[in-house]
Amino acid sequence: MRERDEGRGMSRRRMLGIGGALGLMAATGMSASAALARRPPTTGAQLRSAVPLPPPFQVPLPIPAVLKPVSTSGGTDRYEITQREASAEILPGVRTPLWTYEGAFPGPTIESRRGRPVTVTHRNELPVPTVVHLHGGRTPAASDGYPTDLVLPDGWQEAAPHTGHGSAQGAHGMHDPRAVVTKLTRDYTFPLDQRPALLWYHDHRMDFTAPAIWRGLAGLQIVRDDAEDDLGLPAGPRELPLMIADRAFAADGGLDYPSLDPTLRERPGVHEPYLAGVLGDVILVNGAPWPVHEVDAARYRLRILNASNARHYELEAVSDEGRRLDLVQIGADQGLLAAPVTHRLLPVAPAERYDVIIDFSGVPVGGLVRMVNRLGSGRTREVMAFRIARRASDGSRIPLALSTDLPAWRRSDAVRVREFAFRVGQMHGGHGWLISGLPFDPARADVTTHLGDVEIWRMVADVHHPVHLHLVGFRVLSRSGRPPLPHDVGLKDTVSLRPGEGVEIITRFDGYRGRYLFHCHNAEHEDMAMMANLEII
Ligand SMILES: [Cu+2]
Repeated sequence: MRERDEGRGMSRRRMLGIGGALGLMAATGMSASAALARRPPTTGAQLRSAVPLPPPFQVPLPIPAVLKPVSTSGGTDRYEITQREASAEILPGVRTPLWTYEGAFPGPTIESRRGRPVTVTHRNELPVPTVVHLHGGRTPAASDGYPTDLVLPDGWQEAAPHTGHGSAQGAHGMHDPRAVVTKLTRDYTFPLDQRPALLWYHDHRMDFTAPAIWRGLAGLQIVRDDAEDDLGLPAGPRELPLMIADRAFAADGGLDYPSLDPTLRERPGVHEPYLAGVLGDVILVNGAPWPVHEVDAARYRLRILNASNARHYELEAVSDEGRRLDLVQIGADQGLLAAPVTHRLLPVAPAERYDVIIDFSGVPVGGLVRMVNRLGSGRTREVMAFRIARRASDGSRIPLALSTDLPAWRRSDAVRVREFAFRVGQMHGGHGWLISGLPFDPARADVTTHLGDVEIWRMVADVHHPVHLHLVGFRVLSRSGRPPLPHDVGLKDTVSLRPGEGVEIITRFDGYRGRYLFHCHNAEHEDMAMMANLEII
């Protein structure tokens, strides 16, 4: 670990950067209840774009293309994705270089069916190693995208040993004998034996996940089944995937990001003011700035993903008459709820997904419904808008019973209770983002559990930490001793720990044995060591 920390170079100045971001909570030992009372709207620092930004609601909402399989024979859908550099016109009149899946940001959407295996051959033509993780996937460990299971680009030269940046070792000489490194390509196999849900695939490379996602390495995968198709929910053009992500733009039109090493080859990390998280001043939906979408005066199914590195949202839909439209939640990270839950305000933490129905039928033709982020300010308060274009018939419905297969684990089912603290802390002489006082180490067994065991996890946080478990879905049992919030309903794989809060979750570790992860999905925290191993034996 020492090499890692020296490479990370956590200096006194950077430590103060974290302290500032925390409002000096860690330094002053502020109590959890005091932190909760003074809860900041978000955790991180915002970049300012150096190019003129377009007015909102001018750019049409793009819908990511659905990827065509190269083969569907033998009961498996096979896909090929090339990871490569490309440029796109994100801001009107501005070319922005990106790192992409198949030349597009977001990457192409993979449409899949429950229980029908998908194999994706990823080919890495980017200048650095990559790793693909299917977030929310119930995936065998070999295809889960462990951060050291690198796909090396052609001609990747391992740096000289004294710098400690061996490719198979992750950064900082962190030797991982269990890493499975491949050259140029890798086949990822997803059995998709899981509830229908909106999943997303993104880069998960050791120490460099945050800048890789920021540059464009994120795409959607949707799992469906017949039962869900039969519910009569809004479908076809009335089902909209919405990948929300903030970015900032440099003077040359490129994405701005405060990397210590902009080549992303050797030194990980970000400059001091951004240690708590990188926020952009441009809100993109499906890769377009503050887009607008023409809709019928009818119900729509919005499949919302917060793909931002660190930004939290509290979404509300407001008509130009000032009326707030209901957001009727039908699904969570891991698929359909048992019954719909109506929200006026919907908090969405990084990596969370919310499946909601919105009904535009009461809005006059020509009217505008804005999706607003109550946690934003100025330009970041706007997200996107819907323009009601026409009256239309609507045969869709929202059944009162959506699903009957949600796990109903009881506290008494749990064979053990574990406790974790997600906090800033000492990391061998500097400060990092730690889980129970420890920085990530691939070689350390943090959690070892048996396949089939039910466990309760109690997690506490200093600032915002959206915690994600690989492989399994879980249910939220409580928040700081109180019942869960209305949007904690259903089966989740990411839960938002808010400043000073303690959250209890319950899950059953089933599916596959092997080495998995849990981590904070503030991508900057993740890159600064807030990950741990989850070994299922
Ligand atoms: Cu975090």
